[in-house]
Amino acid sequence: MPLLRSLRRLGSRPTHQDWPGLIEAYRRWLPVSASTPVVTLHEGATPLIPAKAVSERIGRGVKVFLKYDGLNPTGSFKDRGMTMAISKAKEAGSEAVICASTGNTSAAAAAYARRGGMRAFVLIPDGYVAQGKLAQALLYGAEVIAIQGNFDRALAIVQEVANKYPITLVNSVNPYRLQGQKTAAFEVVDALGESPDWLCIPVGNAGNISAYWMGFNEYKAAGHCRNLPRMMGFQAAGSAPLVLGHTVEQPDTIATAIRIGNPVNRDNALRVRSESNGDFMAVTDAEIIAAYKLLGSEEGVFCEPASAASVAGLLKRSHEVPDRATVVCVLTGNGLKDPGTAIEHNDARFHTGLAAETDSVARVMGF
Ligand code: AN7
Repeated sequence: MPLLRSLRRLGSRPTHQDWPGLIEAYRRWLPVSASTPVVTLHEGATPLIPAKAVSERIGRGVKVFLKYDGLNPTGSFKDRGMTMAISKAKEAGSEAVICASTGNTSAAAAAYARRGGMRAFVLIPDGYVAQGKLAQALLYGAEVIAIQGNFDRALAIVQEVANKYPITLVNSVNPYRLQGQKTAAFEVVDALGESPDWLCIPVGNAGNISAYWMGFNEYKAAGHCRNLPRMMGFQAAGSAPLVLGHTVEQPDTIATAIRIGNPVNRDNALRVRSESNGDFMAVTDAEIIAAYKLLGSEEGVFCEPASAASVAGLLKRSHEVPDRATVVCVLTGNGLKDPGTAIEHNDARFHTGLAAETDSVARVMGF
């Protein structure tokens, strides 16, 4: 019997499973009540993809998986935190939210705030936000304010604005953000049946690494897993305050998402490192781009440069991974966010300006 007909007969829907969004899915783990107005784009439930090429590069039976959070509704892990932050802002009667952003937070804040009927103000470092992210913030209807300064300066300004005026701050200093983001750790354990041995993650403001650690610990306390991962945080070499142990005044990296010199969750991050026996390490832009291209061309996974820092870091530290260990690399954002970097950095053969003729096409194909 043809597949479609047999599925119809069974009454199932082959292409889409109902996923209510992470607040409904993990409600009992989150600070929401029956009266919380849930603002959701059905975020979460992102795939954990086996990374065959990366695993083979390491060898020794090490199994690497990619937590592809670039498949969230606005294309990054920020949606996990934003569904919570915006729902709680709405519950509190807030009419406007504000954030500083290297791009992804602004896209998520804009989408969820507008969906919740609120105004969204976003401060971005002028000229240092990838094109896709800026396009999103504008299209979703945020009020975008580009400042002549970096992310750290923008964050200081929005914190002052939120202190002085009636507007809700939705950067990761907002505790609901981390509550939502911890659900990614739940999904990893739900998929693997246990915590991975290592969790490799890019680090900017260190909100996500803190959220994952909270999630793994809550699941362990509830008996959903027996172990906890070593938390391995990777920063871009030009923006590595947690590796250096001091603020970086002029952070610089091709991975603009993590171009952050003064992480607000610094204390949390240091606690995660010691509690998990983890580590922070810097990866160079060249290492980031090499991992970015490897993920695209050998795994078929397009992430943004900042996300590739997790895989670049794993490859750099791979000699320390125990035999047969399970490693999860978090891919925080979608590659489509930053088309400019992909077009500039790839090993493709791109034949342009060809005559529109079969012969000339066949010739460049090598026939
Ligand atoms: C793709 O959007 O800070 O360590 O303003 O976009 O939790 O800060 C983005 C951060 C990693 C770092 N990967 O996460 C912002 C912003 C991507 C990101 C990070 C970001 P945190």
